[in-house]
Amino acid sequence: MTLRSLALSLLMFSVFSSLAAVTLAQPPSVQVVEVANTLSSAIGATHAGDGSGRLFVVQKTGEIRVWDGTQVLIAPFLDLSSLVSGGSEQGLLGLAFHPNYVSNGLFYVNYTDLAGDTVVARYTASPASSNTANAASAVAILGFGQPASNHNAGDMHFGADGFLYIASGDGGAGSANGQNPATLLGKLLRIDIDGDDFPVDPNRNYAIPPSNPLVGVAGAAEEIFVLGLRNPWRFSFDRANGDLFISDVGAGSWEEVNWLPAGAAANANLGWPCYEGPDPFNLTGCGPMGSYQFPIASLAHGPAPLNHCSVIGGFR
Ligand SMILES: [Ca+2]
Repeated sequence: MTLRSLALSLLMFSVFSSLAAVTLAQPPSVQVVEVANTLSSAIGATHAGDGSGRLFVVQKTGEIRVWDGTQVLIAPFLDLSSLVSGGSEQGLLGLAFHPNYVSNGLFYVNYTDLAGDTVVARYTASPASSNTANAASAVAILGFGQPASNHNAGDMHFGADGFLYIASGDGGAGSANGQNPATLLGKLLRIDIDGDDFPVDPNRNYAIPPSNPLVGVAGAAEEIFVLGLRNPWRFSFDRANGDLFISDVGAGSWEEVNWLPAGAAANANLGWPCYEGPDPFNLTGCGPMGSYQFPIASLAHGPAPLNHCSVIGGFR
């Protein structure tokens, strides 16, 4: 990771470095360097793991733009704006490069389509060093309906296990989808995109990791890895040890930072909508308090100085 891309990451890290100040040693001195200021609705930036020094900036409007180490290239890497709905929290919401991108040129996007439903699709850049991907290379990986225009989450990352993790919001409207094991809504999903159940089901161009926690559970969606989420807008893995951090945007009272140590994340239930932060929210149909995992940090809404905005993600 270049100094500049590190600086971008640390912009978000700063959100919760202050939360963890009690337990962390003095953080290293960092410098924030602005590398671009002309990208509208930029909601993420990542690299391809190819050592090129390029950053790929995701625009909610549907474009992926390349920062080549010096400047933002005018031609987009990929332009999905004609496929993407853009109201409310809709749009192009996630981008993840295959761990073997250098050799296979594959990358994955998560967006809401013109009907507002979630699409995870694969595209190809050939050669992988190209600054423009093949817009005609789309392969549908996974799709599911969205009952509302908000709470689409959409962040995606490959874990050290090689599986693709997908953040999914609860569908909006205070729903209890996060507690329903039959739906993909309100979960962190984990799929094996190197496996292939296609073309048996065009909505299932992937395999289920056999170690997923709900494999074999009657009526459960086997893609589920973590339950009980509201709108996990961004999440991240600690590159040093694989620990998982999930920000969950709150409803009325609390914002959450959730910490799931590597090896202890599968089947964790983060509580929504039974609990919001540390407090009960809607206990209808909920289990005992001990069946839920509570945030490492809960940030209250108002009044000042506790008037925190949404916690949208961060890195350790
Ligand atoms: Ca929670």
